[in-house]
Amino acid sequence: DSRSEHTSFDAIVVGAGFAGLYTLYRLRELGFSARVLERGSQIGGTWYWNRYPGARCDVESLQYSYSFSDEVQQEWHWTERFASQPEILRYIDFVAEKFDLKRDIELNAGVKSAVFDETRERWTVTTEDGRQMDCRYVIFATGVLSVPVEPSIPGLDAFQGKVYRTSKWPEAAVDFAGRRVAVVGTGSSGIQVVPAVAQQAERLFVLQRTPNYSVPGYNAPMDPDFERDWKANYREHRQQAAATRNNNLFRPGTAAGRDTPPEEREREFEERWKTGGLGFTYAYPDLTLDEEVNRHASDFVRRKIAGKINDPEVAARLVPTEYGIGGRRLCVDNGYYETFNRENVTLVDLREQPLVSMTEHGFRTQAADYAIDDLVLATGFDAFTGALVRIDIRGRGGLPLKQKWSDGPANYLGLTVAGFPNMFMLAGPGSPSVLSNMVISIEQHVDWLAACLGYLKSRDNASIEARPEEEAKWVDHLISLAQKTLIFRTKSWYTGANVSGKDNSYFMYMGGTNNYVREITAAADASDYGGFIIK
Ligand code: NA7
Repeated sequence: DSRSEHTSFDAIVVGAGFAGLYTLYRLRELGFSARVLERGSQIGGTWYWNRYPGARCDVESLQYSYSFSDEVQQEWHWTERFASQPEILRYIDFVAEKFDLKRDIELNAGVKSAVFDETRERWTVTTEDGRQMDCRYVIFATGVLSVPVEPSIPGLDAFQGKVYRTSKWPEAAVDFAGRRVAVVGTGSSGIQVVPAVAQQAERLFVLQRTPNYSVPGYNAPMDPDFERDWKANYREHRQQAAATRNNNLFRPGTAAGRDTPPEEREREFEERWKTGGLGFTYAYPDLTLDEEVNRHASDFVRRKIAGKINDPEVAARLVPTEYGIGGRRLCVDNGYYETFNRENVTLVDLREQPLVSMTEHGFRTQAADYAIDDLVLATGFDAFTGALVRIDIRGRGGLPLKQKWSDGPANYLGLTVAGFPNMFMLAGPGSPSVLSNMVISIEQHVDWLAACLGYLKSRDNASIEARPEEEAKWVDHLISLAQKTLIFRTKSWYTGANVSGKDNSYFMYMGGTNNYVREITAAADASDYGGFIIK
């Protein structure tokens, strides 16, 4: 950590995760003076906060890593097919050290506000502890899933036991040995933490409100031959990944599932199930569009899930029925379902026995009282906009971003907002965001940003602002892309449905990362930033 004596910079970056770090690297290349402000006591963003047991990335490690430096690609050794949270954090630290990034990063420096000064066309950024800094360009690298939702669980304050949040796990190791534990939430985080806690705890209750689809991860130690081949052909692999719709090599099927005989589809599903990972839903381009194909894929996974559970009643509760596969975030697990065959694990289905409240020493459902020592909340995030609207960001005329976004996160190219000059968001609303391999998406956003800042620099550090009419067109475009998808018709955090009053359809660009990059590149190069006012 290094507190700066200077308070005036060309650029201030908020957040020191994957996005903030690469931004700093590129800003230095441009010769910009820059400062990164990070609220955590360590760098790493998501991978710093979500350090619960079992936390792991479900994009393969050789792909979920920076591509901008071949040296880093070659030097770093991933020990597993899917990297664990501690290993990703070590990797992030390795990159930061290698490029000497830390000297421009301030830790424990949460940002409270960012206010645009129209006369000077500069931003004033104020930290939680009241320090003020000033910059020409402000860049929010604040994360898509960085603000936990406070779950509505009556009596949470009355509970005398310990409460842990997956998204804010203590630094010191937690020992559940001999303890009775309840986990609330069965999304990606819950599905990862449950098997880990089950191995330690004396008794584990898993409180499930909506069952999700999860495919096996088959995590394993890195195969040396696979790694060698990958490293020998890294460039080609990266190029192939960039040509896909999600910056991820899933061997996407090209033939329509609708035109494929059911027996053949069954074989393909079987094949993909054996491979494991998120590639399952990429078997057919219409798997999440065509009702019959989606039902077939959903039923296939339902049968697989049921087949793993010894007790048929428990199996029936774990099988998702509320929605079709791909409508919500598909989960990847390493032994989640098998956990329910353990003697010490009980599934509490909140659809059968709704949660009434926490009690002093446990929880009460409509059916029974349960005694526990510890509660683990894996209850999700205020995604996409949460981190941005929690900062008091004010653009032209003092307009708060939160107010501008009261009906939805209006944006242009998923990177900028009309009325907020010289402000950029990385992995922001309106970008492909979590529908992709985020590290590569982040690089694409930052590369676009760096080119844009280079252009502005060559024009005497000009100001840039999205044209309102272009922003409106982009929003319409986002909505029309979304309307074609199953995500649009399913309630989940993808549509803001997990936060009251937030329902919306255009948090993400759903046309694929390849098309997204083509569109943002054209908006810069082909039209010479025509969608912006530059002065
Ligand atoms: P998710 O996917 O939003 O999951 C949150 C879970 O918590 C989900 O099962 C919710 O049930 C459940 N939940 C939330 N509030 C409650 C209450 N009050 N009572 C019972 N159950 C509740 O968050 P994750 O952290 O798992 O995953 C988010 C992303 O982070 C993930 O995709 C990765 O990309 C990283 P519901 O489904 O709403 O019925």
